[in-house]
Parts: sequence; structure tokens; C-alpha cells
Amino acid sequence: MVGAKCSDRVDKCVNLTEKFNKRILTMVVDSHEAALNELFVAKACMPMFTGVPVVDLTHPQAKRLIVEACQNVGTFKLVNHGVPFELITRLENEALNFFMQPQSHKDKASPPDPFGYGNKEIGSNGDMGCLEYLLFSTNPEVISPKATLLLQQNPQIFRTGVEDYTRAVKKMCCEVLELMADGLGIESRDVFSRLVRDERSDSILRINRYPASGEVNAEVEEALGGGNLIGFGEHTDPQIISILRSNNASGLQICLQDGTWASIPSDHTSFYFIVGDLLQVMTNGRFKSVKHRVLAGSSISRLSMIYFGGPPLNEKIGPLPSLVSKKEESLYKELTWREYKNATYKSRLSDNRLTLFEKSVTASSLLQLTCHRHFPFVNNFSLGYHDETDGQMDKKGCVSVLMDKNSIISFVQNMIN
Ligand SMILES: O=C(O)CCC(=O)C(=O)O
Repeated sequence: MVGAKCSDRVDKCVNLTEKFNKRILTMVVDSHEAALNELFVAKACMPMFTGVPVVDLTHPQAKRLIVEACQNVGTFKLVNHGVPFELITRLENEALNFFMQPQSHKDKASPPDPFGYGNKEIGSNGDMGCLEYLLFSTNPEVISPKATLLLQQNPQIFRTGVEDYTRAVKKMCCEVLELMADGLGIESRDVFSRLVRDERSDSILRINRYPASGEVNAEVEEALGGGNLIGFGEHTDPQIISILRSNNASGLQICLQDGTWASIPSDHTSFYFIVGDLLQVMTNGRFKSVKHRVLAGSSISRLSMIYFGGPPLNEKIGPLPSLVSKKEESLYKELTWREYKNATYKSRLSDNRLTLFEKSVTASSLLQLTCHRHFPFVNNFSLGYHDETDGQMDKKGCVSVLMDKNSIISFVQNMIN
């Protein structure tokens, strides 16, 4: 089945070569087996990273600390946040009750559309993780039959829990976004918060449960050889800001500037704020949308609840003029959130999706993005240009396509649109 799909797509790709001129793109396809291995990549036992800034929301210097944290690390931990602990534990317990139900019950709200219940599959482009999850939209314009079913079938579990939690976290989110605008010296304090506060804001609540080591099948444990299961693969969050709260199970890691992974200590009393792609764009790259991932198989199961603050779908997002100084160039073009969101849904988790916003896009980065969408079974590939070769599939798993750089760009843009 996978083979048939693969050769169809390869044929399509090779046919395209006739339209383009004399350069060869070689894509080395390292398929299938590697995709399975994706579940088992991470090496265990990293020391806990202590470099994530801690911001006290009630501190007079909070706005400066928030800005510094978003610039330097892309994340910070918020304490004294004002969200009642009772709201947090209520939703956490309700979610745990749901996850404890028989699989057949949970599967009624699956697969997510994209809201509802999901198990192992993240999105529809082949990303897998060792977790189960629930996804709710906070935008009434978004109709999701699966999420509606979930709420109808479990009214005692979710009716007020999700709403109350979301309301409280959104309030805290807006407070932080206003401090952030202030700290950046932006005149209108609500430049970020109005996007999340808008009743059409396309924000999402996600609840993830990752199994503890004791829940993982013994054979899998052995195959890991001391490594860890990937619970949620590496990615950046596409929205403006993500607010993560977890129980005391470890697992969250961020990618540091030198490319190494650092484990973040869990703290069930606080929230981690994570800069999203849109905030990186709006600040013209000043804030960093930090790559992160989660390892499963800690000594207790990890339960996390993440509020993703997003703007209304039709909102145009681009660098804020007041943050692009005269000496600087604007690094990103304008896109609506709908356009960016649609493109992210078509990409793989680990793709550098911000490429779509970039003004100077390289052919190779756009092509990588498209390849993941059109060759979802491809795990690793390398790209290169060669002159005058024959444009055929020359060995198992190696695809050569004739294209010049401009043709690649228009080919990829057509596919993305
Ligand atoms: O579950 C977590 O702790 C984080 C998950 C995450 O990064 C996500 O849902 O985007």
C-alpha cells in the first residue's frame, strides 16, 4: 500500500520534470522503517535545565523579565499567576476520568476533525507520538462534530471544566500579553491581547496524556535500550502564545540555541508560556518561537493542558511597524492566520513552517516543506542540485527531479495554495 502510494507520487513528480529545465534535484528518500523509528529517537537521562526564566506576575519588573525571556529563551515560567488551583485540578481530574474510560468509548470521538479525541496520530500527515489527547476549539464559528459528540457524551466531565479553565487562562494570557506589549514599548497595550480576547479568536485547548514507563509494553521498552519514547515530536507552536500546565511528571524539552535538547522541570503549580510562530513574526524575529518536544515514559503518566492563544482566522499577521526599526528590514510578509493555519495543517510537525512567512525563501526550504506534505512516508531526505542527469528514480528510495530554482518555487507555492 505504502509502496503503491509512493510510486504514484514519484511518477507525478518525475512527470513534472518535462516542464522544467536542466537542473536536477535529488531527493534521497529514507522511508518507512525510519518513520517507525521516529517513535523511539530520544536518548534518556538529560540533566534538568535550570535556565528557564521565572516570572512573578505580581513583580514590578514582570514586563521586562517577560520580554527578556521571550527574546533569549522563547519560554518562561509564570508564578503567582492568579488562576485558582481548584479550576486546574477540576479539569485535570475530569480529563483523567475520561482517559480511564474503555478505548471503545473514547474512540467514538476519534479521529479528531481536527477536534475531538486522538490516540497516537498527531494531525493527518503521518506524525505519531506516544500519547492520547483531547482537542477543543474555543471559537464558536468552528463547528466540530467530534468535539460536540465528546461534550454531549461526557457532559458531567467537560461541560464547565473546559469553559471555566479556558476563561481563567485566557484572562491571565491577556494580562501577560499586555505586559509584553508594554515591555516592548508598544503604544497600544492591547496589540497582542485583543487578538486572543476577540470572540472570534481561534484559540485551542489541548489535553495530552502520556503513558508512564510501566504502561509501555515490555518489548518496546527493550527495543528502546534505555532511550525514551517520543510522546510529542519536535515542533514549534503556530499560534501567538501557548500556555502549558502539567502535573509533576517530567517530559517537556526545549531545543536550545546550540541545537541541544534540555529537559524542563515540571511544576504543577505554575504555567509555562511558550512563544508561538505568530509572535515571532509580529516581533519581526525578536522573540523566538522555541522548538520543543515531549518524552513519554516517565515514572508517572504525564497530563498536560495547553491553551494555544490564536487570532481570528481572518486576521492579517505581519511584523508590527513599531517593532521594525529604520535600520532593519521587515523579515516576514503578511499572511492571514487562516492561510498560515491551513498550511501548517498540511505540513509535518517538525517542518520549519515559518518559511511560509519569510520574505527570502530558499527553494530548498520550500521544497522540504512540500515533500513532507506530498511524501508523508518520507522521514529523512537530502536535497541537492546536479547538472544534466536523467531525472529518473535511480536507486531504491532515491528520486531525481529535473527543475530549476524558480520552477521549484512556483511548483511548491502551487501545492501549498
Ligand atoms: O504535552 C506537553 O507537555 C506539550 C505538548 C505540546 O507541545 C503541544 O501539544 O503542542
